Amino acid sequence: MASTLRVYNKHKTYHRFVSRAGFVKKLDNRIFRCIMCVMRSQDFGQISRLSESFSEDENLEVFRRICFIRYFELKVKEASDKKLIKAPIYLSVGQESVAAALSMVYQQPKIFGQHRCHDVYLAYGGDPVALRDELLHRPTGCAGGMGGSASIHSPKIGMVGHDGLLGTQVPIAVGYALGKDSKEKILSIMGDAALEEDYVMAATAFAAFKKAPILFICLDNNLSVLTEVKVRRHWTATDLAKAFKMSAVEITDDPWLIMRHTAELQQNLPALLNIHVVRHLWHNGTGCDGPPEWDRFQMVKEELARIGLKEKSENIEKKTEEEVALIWQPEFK
Ligand SMILES: Cc1ncc(C[n+]2csc(CCOP(=O)(O)OP(=O)(O)O)c2C)c(N)n1
Repeated sequence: MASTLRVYNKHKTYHRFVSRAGFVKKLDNRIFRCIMCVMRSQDFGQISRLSESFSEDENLEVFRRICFIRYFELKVKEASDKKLIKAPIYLSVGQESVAAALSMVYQQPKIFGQHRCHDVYLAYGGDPVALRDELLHRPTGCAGGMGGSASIHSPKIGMVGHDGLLGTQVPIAVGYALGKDSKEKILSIMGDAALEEDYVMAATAFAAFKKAPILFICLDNNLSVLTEVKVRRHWTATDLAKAFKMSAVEITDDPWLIMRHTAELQQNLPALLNIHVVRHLWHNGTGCDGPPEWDRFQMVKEELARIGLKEKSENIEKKTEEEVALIWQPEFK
């Protein structure tokens, strides 16, 4: 598969097209944009054999986090289908690798997530029992049972719950970063629709101007509920970052790629990472619109097998599935 990578940083902007045969060509902006419209793919920006540059422990740990999120979310789906959860739910099935990879490299940030953020909470060490209880509307939930799926809040892990208005976590994150007592680095996560909000743009520009220590992540599933990016705008996340003179990279959701770019970007904050992800289930709820564009979970398993970690990763998957099942077992009696 051919791949395209777009990079912007202070010193250079480049768009690189790499054909299957390894032919590399620099692209101009207009051509790149046309390719972008059709080249949303599982290989976008991919670096071959990148997993081999990480240790076995890192590879297995990122996989364990992916598994935990996947199996936890499948239990949430089951609980919702069985009407144990009565409020709307926003599931992270399909995009687990992003939160898992970020948490490996971008450690202990203050977190400003969006409405779809069970994955971030779990990857950053949030108590899964407290998340379960939150979704079941119990006072023992991480937000006292008052937040629900879209507003996962946890002072314990420094995660601020979302208020439900698309993208508002971004200006709040910027305000927090610029507060006079703040010394923390910050993670601000939004979707590709949130990125279009005027206050998100203004806040991002201000963060760039003030050099606020924020890593902005855009989880780009190409959809605002059901409307595709190509009918909403003709610019990309990296166009925006470039206008604000902020480092940015656009890639697919390969966990190794995310770890590699995050490690680099965090040296020069603020920065923006636009990551192509796939929504396996509905925007809200548990239905699905058809086969997903790609299944990163499966691809990660195949990559681990390729580098000789098949047996170890299968054991991790089995153990993690059992661990999650135990958490939910009392609810399904
Ligand atoms: C200001 C505002 N406008 C519209 C909505 C309705 N709304 C909720 S989620 C959503 C789409 C979100 O898409 P995206 O940000 O890409 O995240 P995703 O759900 O795809 O992960 C919309 C339009 C809202 N909550 N707030």
